[in-house]
This record gives sequence, C-alpha cells and structure tokens, in this order.
Amino acid sequence: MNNEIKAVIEKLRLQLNEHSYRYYVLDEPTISDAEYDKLYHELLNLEQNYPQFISKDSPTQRIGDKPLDGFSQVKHEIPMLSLGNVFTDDELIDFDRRLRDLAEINEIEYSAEPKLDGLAVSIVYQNGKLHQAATRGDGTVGEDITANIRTIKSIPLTLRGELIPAKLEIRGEVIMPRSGFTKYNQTAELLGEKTFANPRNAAAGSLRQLDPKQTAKRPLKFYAYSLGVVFENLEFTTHIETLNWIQSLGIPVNNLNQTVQGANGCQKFYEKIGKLRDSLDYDIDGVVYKVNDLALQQKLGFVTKSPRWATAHKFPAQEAVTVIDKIDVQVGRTGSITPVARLKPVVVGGVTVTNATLHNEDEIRRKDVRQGDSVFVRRAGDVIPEVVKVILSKRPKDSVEFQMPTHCPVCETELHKIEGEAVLRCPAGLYCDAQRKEAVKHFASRKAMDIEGLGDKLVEQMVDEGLIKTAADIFYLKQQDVSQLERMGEKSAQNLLQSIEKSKHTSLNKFIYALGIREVGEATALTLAQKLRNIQNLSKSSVEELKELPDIGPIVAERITQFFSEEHNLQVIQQLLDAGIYWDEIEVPDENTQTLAGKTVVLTGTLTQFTRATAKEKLLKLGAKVAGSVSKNTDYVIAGANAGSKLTKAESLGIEVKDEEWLMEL
Ligand code: 9MJ
Repeated sequence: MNNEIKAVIEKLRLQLNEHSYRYYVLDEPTISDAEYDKLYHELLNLEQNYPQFISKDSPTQRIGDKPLDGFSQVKHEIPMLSLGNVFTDDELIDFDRRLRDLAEINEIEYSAEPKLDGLAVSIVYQNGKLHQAATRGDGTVGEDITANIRTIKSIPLTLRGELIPAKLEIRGEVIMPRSGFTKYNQTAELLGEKTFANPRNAAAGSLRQLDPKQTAKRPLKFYAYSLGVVFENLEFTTHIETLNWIQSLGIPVNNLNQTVQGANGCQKFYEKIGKLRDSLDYDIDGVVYKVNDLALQQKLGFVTKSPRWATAHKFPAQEAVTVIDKIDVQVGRTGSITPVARLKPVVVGGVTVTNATLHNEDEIRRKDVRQGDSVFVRRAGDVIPEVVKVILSKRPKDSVEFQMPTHCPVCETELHKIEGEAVLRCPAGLYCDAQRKEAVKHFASRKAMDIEGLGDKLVEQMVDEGLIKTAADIFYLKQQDVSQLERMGEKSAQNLLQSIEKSKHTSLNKFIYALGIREVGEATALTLAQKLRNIQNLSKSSVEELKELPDIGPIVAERITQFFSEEHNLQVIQQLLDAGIYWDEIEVPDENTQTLAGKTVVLTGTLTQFTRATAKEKLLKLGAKVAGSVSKNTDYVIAGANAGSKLTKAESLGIEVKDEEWLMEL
C-alpha cells in the first residue's frame, strides 16, 4: 500500500516537473494553469497524509518555513567576472579587431545575447539536485540565497536528463518581468508597502528578503548564460552548445540568443534587439557578445576582471536621475489639466529630456512628487518620459506639497473635477486658447486631415497671432497672412497653402476623427462613417440611435450628441464644408468581407509584412476590434517574430494564435 502511494507521489512529481519544463523552458505548455494546480494539490494532499514521503526536491517544498537571521557568505570557486563594455560601433570594431589579431583569424563567430538587467547569480547542483545558490557579490564572495532561489518556479530543483555531472554550477540572471513588476507595485501600493523604482531594484530587493515566503510572492524569473564549476569533462566545442545543453537540463535560457559572424553580425544583432527592446517583457541594458569557440575563449583568456573574449554593447539607459525645477500644468485638447515636471536636462534613452508627465493630481499625491525633488525619470520607446519615483532621502528640507491650480492657467476659468474622473478640466472649451490650439493641432495631424507642414509650433504661432480661431479658419488663410509669420518665407507659405488645399480631399472617417469629439478615436470614427454615411446623419442621431451601433456605448453616444448640440461646432463644420472639403463615397463593407466582425484581436511580436498601424487598420476594416492586451475575451492573437508574454498568455488561455500570413489571406 505504502509503496503504491510512494509511486503515485513520485509520478505526480515527475509530471509536475515535466509541465514546469514545458511552461518555463520550452514556452509550450500542454496543460492549463488550472490543470497544473489540480495535480499540484493532489501531490500536496498526499504528502500531507504521508509526510514520510516528503522530499526536499518535491515541487511542493520550494518555500522554506523559517526566515533566516542573515545571509551567510559563499566563496565562488571560480570568480564571477564582470564584462567589459563598448558603447559605439567603432569600439565594437576595435574589440573585434583586437581579438582577430590575437587569434590570428579573419572572422570570429560570436554568441550574441540580450543583456538582461537583473541580478547575476550562481546556482550549484550536486548530483542533479539544487544544492546552493549565491549572489555575485564582489565576484569573489557572494551571499547564500539558496532559500530564495528555490522559490523561483522556473528554476528546477532537480535537473532533467541522464548525463548529469556530480557538480554543476550554472550562472545567469534573475529578473522581474515588467508585467509582474507593474502588478507587484500596484498591490504593494494598495497595501501601503514599499514600491520599487524599476524591475532591477525589485529583483534585487526580492532576493535580499530574509523570509523566503516573501520572495515566493515576487514574480521572479531566471535565465542561464554560462557555466561555472563542472565536475565532468564536457565535450562541447562552442558556447551556444553549452547553452543548449543547459536548456536541455530544464533550465531556462533566453530564446533570443544566437550566433553571429564578425563585428558586422554583432552590429546587426544590436540593432535587431534594440528594435525589440520595448516590446520585451523584461528590461535589457544592451547585448553581450561572446566568442563562440570555447578553445578560442581559452586562448584569449582574461584581463584583470573580465574575460577578454566577451563584451557588453550597451544601449542608452532608459532611466536617469535628475531634479524637478518646477511643476507646471498643461491644458489638453479636451481641457484636461496635466501636471508636467520641468526637469534639469538629462539624457535618457539617448535623448535629452527636459519635461516629464506627472499624469494627474492623484498620481502626484500617490508618488508625492514635489518641486525640488530628485527623481528617477524613465523614457522607453516613443512614450512620453515619466517620473517614476522620488528619492526621498534627497528631498530639500523646505519642500512643500504641490497644489493643483484652481483656475485655468491659460484662460483663467475655474477648473472642474468630474466625479469618478481623475483629471481636473477647464470647462471653457474652444473659448480657452490652449484648447483651441490643441483642437487645431489634432485636426491637422497625420491621422486626421494630414496637413503636411502644419505642425504644432506653427499652429501655436497662428493662434497667438490671431490668424486662426478654429480649424475652419485654416482653409481661409491667405498667402500674405502666412508669409508674414516669423520664420516663414514666401516659398514655405506657398507650400503650406498647397498642402492645405490638398488636404481638402479626405475621407469621411478621417474628417469625423479630425473634429476631435471626445472619446471618438479612429476606430469609432470609422464605424460612424460606415454606418451613418454622412455628416448630416451623424449630427442628427440620438443617443439611442448611436448606442445601436457596434462598439458605441452610452458615454461615447452622449459625447457625440453633446458635440453636435453646440451651435459653434455646427458652424465650424459648415465653414469647413463651404471651404470645399470633400470625400469619396464611403466604402461600406460588404457583410461578407467583415470576416472578423465582432472579434477581438491582439497583435504581438514583430510583424514583417505590415507596420503595426497598417495591420490595425486592416483589422478594423475587417470588422475586428483591436485590443492591447490578451484576456479571456480575446478571439485571436496574431503573433509576429519573437512574440513574448502576450503569446504565452494566449496559449495558456487556449486562445487561437494566428500568424501574419493569415491576416494577409483575409
Ligand atoms: C546578461 N546579463 O544577460 C552575461 N548576461 O557572461 C549575459 N551576462 C555574462 N551574459 C559572462 N547574457 C559574464 C556575464
């Protein structure tokens, strides 16, 4: 009887380990999370009833029950070295040339790897069982964090496979995924606990917990990137082979690693990963190149503290520390009042940043941001730079809480806060110069009327000079009005008038979008154009009628009728039409071509046949709704190359995953 139970327990452990491997290492789970939990609880139950069969490497035994008093020290048998750096193409070419000269060969093959921005750790397995884990520390001596490392579910407690060395040290990076970091901070904030400035600090803080139960709650991951001590003669000849072997043991290895040829291959890899950077679910601060040939690595050897055969090629940092000189507020197109931090100029992500958004009053209170504060500023991709966290220890003694203004800084109308909304608004609408400017900027922008050459600065100048008050005035501008503006010659004035003329031929959906009705984005404008066919129908539709249309809810319907109930707006529309704006009859999609009507689609990964924007446009035309994140309401996920967490989530929810070809065929 007992033997049978023991056999069942062992089988469950094998099954659970197999599923963890499929989930964390292969990224190809074959069961749902719920099914995994069910197996896990079966095992937990049996182990509770038969504690004599509990073993330390059971998947149920990841979390130790006693907090530690402190971390003991661990000496690394082989020092954990750091990497040299290159920052520019020239430095990369020098690095490669130096190695080629030393090795006396023409071209070197490298293992090229994203450089994960987490914490370097060493994990030692003895006879295939996780034995000890340590931080890098100063490279020679680190801290024993075995209990915390055991709680990371993607790190196997038992290695897979037949030929496992008696002792095997794996080195790699512990990171906190961005998605997990955001969620963690949100929860911590609700509970009034410490939040972290970035995923790297969060990972470091999590590994430094004395109570492994706390670490277990943190969403940490591990990726291996090299071997340390190995008691066995391995017969690999390249670094990539060792990484593949490490992965076969059940340890996650980054799936973007690849071999490249020479400095040129390195450069291409750097650019490729640079483009992917923002779409990844983890922070990277560059890429790493390592000579792939292990014999050549040995020949090249080391300089003082780093291997000569490897280097890190850094990306511009996405985060920097600077000081807030002043907090201003800006008035948006819809009157929303946004606080903006004016910063001491600082380079973030390769660009000098002087402003960062503070979003709204609630955000300012939440982060307790004040004038004079030293802050972490983050700028990722094309997103507006934002203040992530205040460094309280550097706060000036005389600092005071920031107060939002009570009146519009531009038109001095008293500001309103609508219940349930986080933002303060200036209710003056187009009577407020700031909103007038924003409305015209929006009207002229690329996705709206697309008036080439009519940029933000020029609009501001024209409104300030009293040349235009509304979007319609653009079409009544005279050459001499324009050419007298500062920094505007005859020629540019002429060009501008030409592009204004050209913009008169538009499409109904773009025109509706250009009007800047609150809550009416591109997709809604397209629906309105397709269903109502002209402006008259749209302006006369009631809330009830609008709500009948696909994807138009009560709030949007309300905003639309409100917009058309204002005499001023009707006048501007009439002036625009009188100026000669026209569009071709809108193509009403045949029900048969609306193959994706009512379906919600999420795009992820790198597309090669379309830009994101065109793919989105095509999907909208096919009747689909395009969402930013995967949920159980998602019908399809279209995954391009190197899709990450969205793809994993889709698979775990059993959502149909399609590729670009599928979209092309549709
Ligand atoms: C990171 N951080 O991703 C190394 N690393 O190799 C990769 N770090 C490394 N390799 C030798 N991919 C020392 C550090």
